[in-house]
Amino acid sequence: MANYQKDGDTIQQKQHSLSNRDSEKHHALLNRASEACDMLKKHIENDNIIRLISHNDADGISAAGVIANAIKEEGGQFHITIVPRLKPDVIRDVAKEKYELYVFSDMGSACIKQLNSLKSDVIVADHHQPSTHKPKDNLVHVNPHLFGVDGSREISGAGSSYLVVRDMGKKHLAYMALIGAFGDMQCQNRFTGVNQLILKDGQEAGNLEIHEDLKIVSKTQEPLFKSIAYTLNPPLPGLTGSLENSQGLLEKMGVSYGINFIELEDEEKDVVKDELVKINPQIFGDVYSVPREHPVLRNLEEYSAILDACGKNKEYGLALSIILGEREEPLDKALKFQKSYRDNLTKGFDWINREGAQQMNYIQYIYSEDKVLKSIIGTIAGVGMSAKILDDNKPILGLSRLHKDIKVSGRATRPMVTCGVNLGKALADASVNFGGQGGGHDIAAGAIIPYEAKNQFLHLVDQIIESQLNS
Ligand SMILES: [Mn+2]
Repeated sequence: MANYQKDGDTIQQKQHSLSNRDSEKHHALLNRASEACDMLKKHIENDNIIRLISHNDADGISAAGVIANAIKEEGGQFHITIVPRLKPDVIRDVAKEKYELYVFSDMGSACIKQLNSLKSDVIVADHHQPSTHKPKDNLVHVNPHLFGVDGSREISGAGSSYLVVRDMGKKHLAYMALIGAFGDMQCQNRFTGVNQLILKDGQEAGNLEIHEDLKIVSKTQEPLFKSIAYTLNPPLPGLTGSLENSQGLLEKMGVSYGINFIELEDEEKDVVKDELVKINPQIFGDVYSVPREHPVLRNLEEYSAILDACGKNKEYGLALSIILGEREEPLDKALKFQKSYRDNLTKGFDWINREGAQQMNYIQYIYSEDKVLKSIIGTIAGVGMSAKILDDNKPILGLSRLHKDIKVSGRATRPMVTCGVNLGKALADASVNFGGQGGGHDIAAGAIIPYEAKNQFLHLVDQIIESQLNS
């Protein structure tokens, strides 16, 4: 009994010191962000136009958005460019411009060496694996990994960017950081770590709310069977990606499948909820919303999906105008892009349902040269696995051909990462061998490789994953 008590005490103490250590890490990250904030404020006060360069996904667009909104509120000006990757020529072009402050968001941490060549002030607000290069004196590098905080789960690029403006009294912009976190799939049931801190900021500011609800998408816009089939997170195995199955299930239940969820009678809503919870209990849970927003943007996860759809269509200006507060026309346009994006996804899910994935020993892959499938192959691969359309025991690579190159999007699962898989490292190491480049997070990563190297590359990744699992 005494021993048991003692053990209990030790465990409690351990947890206590762990959370203390976490708060020390957070504190160090916040301090670094404050340095960046001072730099940003100085340039806004000097009436300098701030040059923002950000990534083209929902996180990158939210990252640019949170900083741009803060600058706008302070009466400053900015110039934004959204790019798919921070390639050397992007940095070279930017270096020729005459801005006093450059802010790289959701990208830049891997390129500190190159960014050191910029003569102006630089802020990098990122959450990807950082390079080990020491930044020059006028570069402030805000990245959770530098302080032992997990950037793949605990904070997004938009989160790092939010921390940069936080000290300017911008807690009402915290929700934009979470839009980015949703884009990078950092909310698995709930937010953790720094995202939790950001969430508290938003609640404190009063514009961000959490309530429990059924987490199917577009409840006010789409007929119920589509809402269900279009729901990717959490996945509904058997229903996600399949209009036919969703319609079939609702018919069997005797629920009107052709009307919007919100138009159902309360009893019908409960029947649907109970049935979906049986398939995936996570389908009912916390929903994060900004009640004052336009109905289709109110739910942060759906807001993120709309930005993502714009990004996937290379409609970066449109996505930015939405995050900067424009509604009506831009929003209608964005919803049209989302519709066609969802149609494409449905085609993609039909494809993997039919064909499955190519199996290797330690990885699996899907490959397409089809124009439509190419743009969505990463999502198809990832959701295909989580919705159990594909085997979820091996990491998956989605490969698509771009002229002479192949674009690779890799996805793993949390259990795989726990067993040692680090896709970011695997893709970086493998692509370098063929003159390509790659990297990212342990759980999701990407690469570009020459087309001729396709088979050798796949074999090398297969071997690297094998050795990661065995070390
Ligand atoms: Mn990101």
